[in-house]
Amino acid sequence: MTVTTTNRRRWLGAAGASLAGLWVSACDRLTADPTFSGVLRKAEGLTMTAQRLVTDRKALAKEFTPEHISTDFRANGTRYPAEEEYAALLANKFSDYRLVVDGLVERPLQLSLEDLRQQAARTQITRHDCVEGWSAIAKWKGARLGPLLDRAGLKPNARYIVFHCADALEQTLDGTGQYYESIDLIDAYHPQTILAYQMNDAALSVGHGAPLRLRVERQLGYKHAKYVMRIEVVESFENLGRGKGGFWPDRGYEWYAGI
Ligand SMILES: Nc1nc2c(c(=O)[nH]1)N[C@H]1C(S)=C(S)[C@@H](COP(=O)(O)O)O[C@H]1N2
Ligand SMILES: [Mo]
Repeated sequence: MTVTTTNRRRWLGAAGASLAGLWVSACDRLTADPTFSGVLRKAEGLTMTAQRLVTDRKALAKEFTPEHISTDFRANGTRYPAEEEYAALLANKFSDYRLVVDGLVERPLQLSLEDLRQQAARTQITRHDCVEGWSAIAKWKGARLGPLLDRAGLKPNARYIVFHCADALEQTLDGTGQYYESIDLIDAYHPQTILAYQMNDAALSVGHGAPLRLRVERQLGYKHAKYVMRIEVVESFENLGRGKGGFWPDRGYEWYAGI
């Protein structure tokens, strides 16, 4: 009630009407006033735009058929993490790998690749679009992120899902060169958002992010974190990297890279 009154008063003000105390009884006349109706229509338009934005974000990315799969999907950014920890995992064919899920969750998890393969999975043939101007199509299979987060149980203040990677793409003294990315809960629960362990029916190669990489199909390539070691659920980006929610966002790219 209070909100409605406040909004109405604001619209009245915007419509340039001077009617202190008169607004209820003057309602009919106001609606007839073309300026006032225009303001109302604008507010309605805003709601519709917001609605459309949310609906649009839930839409599926286009999926392709096998004959569209690219024969030359390049590896970009880090192609072979130099870190010792990663080398040790690779040497044992990732049998010691455990994906950590922690932060604002009720039940922190540590999942082996076998555990991840047991999770609800999705397979999709999609196009990857890199901001540098190239695209490629591949078939991805992986664990759906939504059900995995439900297994961990999000705490009420959970807002973003952060992916911590094994590689430092830039050497900095303060560690802010470590690759990481983050997405909001709309993308986290999008049906095509998966933690991929297979590409084109084979185990993910080192170049493409072994043993696990994110596919977040409604966004540009740099959001698709490779070499994911840890998923952290947070309320804000404050204590991550340089505070913008991702390695490239920290360096001036958009945090939300929708396509
Ligand atoms: N950990 C990590 N993830 C990363 C990158 C990276 O350098 N390190 N590069 C990003 C960029 S810019 C792109 S286009 C894609 C490339 O994925 P691909 O190597 O499978 O082609 O991974 C993204 N994820
Ligand atoms: Mo990219």
